[in-house]
Amino acid sequence: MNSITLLKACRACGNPHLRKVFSLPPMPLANSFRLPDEPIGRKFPLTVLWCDECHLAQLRETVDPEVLYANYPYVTSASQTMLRHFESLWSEIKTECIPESAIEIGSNDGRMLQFLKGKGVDRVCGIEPAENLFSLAMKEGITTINSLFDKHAAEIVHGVVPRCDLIVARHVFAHVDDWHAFVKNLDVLAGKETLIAIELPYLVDMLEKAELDQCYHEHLSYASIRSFWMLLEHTPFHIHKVKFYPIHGGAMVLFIRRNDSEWARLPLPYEFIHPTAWEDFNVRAWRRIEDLKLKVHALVGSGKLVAGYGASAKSSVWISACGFTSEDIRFIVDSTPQKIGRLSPGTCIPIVPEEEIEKADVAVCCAWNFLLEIKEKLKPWIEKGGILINPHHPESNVAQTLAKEYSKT
Ligand code: DWN
Repeated sequence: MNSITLLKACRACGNPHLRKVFSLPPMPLANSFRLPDEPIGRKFPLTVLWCDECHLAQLRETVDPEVLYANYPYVTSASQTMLRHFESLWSEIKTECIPESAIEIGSNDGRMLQFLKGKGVDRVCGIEPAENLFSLAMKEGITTINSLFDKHAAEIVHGVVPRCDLIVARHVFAHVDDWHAFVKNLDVLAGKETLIAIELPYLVDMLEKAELDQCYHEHLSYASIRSFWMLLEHTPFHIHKVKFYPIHGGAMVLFIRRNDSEWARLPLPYEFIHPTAWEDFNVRAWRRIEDLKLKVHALVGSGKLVAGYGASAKSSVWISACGFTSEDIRFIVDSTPQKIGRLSPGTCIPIVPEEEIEKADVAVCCAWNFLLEIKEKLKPWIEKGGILINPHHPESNVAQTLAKEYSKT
């Protein structure tokens, strides 16, 4: 079954003239954590294309969503970092409405909807394609439709929550192939004054911080405000306002309203993407990949046991781009039950419980978006000499510590 199609035109504005700005060597699907007795999955090429018209970066290769999401191991983090983010998002929502009903598209295990119920939102409904996550949400009493967000699902949910005050879509829009169908399905769900909050990684953050590990097959698009503004032109919706948050390495939340809403339109933030941004991104990204490869090989060569911290999708990108095997990264610790006992995509690197970190001398933090919280958790290990590497900050003091380590070997 050919589970991959190639993009022919920009997802937002339809421009057929897209140009390649970044690529990684063929890599496994970033969340394809397999059991030891299962065959190693396919690798797929990964090419990032750029639209000069609407400033949307997007993958050329689209993997069938059924392959990606039928059974999905990523669960919304229960971390303090995520809870703080939910609270800031809720404070912003309250400046617009006190919702009595909410729908979440891509509701995962229902954690966000549970949070909203705790805030007094009494009618909630999720839409989640992954069977395993749908079951988790239903067990927690969160009404959920087990489906991709298509027209049929929108019609069903519209029946469950007819007057919907709030629609939330957190880190799902980057996964959407047909942007225009998504907006049409929003049109089924949203009432005249419904507030729509779409949260997704912000392209400017990704470029500024050279976040190469955002590039994997689930992330079909890397959006700018401009690209969304052009998407919504000639639709019943507009961007009402934009807010920025540090979560997941830098995200924007686009608050969207219907064009006939009573709410006044607000000026959008200024956004500038330098013409050489992608050349700079390539230079920094490949320097980080080479730097991490050198660092890990030097540490392993000097007898250190190097592990990974956080079996994130990002970890799969680093491991694939660096060509690491279980000789380099002995294991990856993680708190997610669905990932423990499995192997990192495309490798034989085992995912083990967090307490196994005690066996490691060094850990590459592939959940750097939770770095402060993880550093706090690892304080005793670090005080005993454990070294935590953030692959995005080679110049960090951890690197200087390592430099001292090298000088000893
Ligand atoms: O867009 C997406 C983002 C929002 O989430 C999805 N495509 C997939 C996913 O990306 P990710 O897997 O890179 O997400 P996280 O949340 O950065 O992954 C963190 C990993 O680290 C999880 O597997 C949980 C783990 N973890 C841990 O073991 N101990 C996390 C924390 C905070 C910890 O203390």
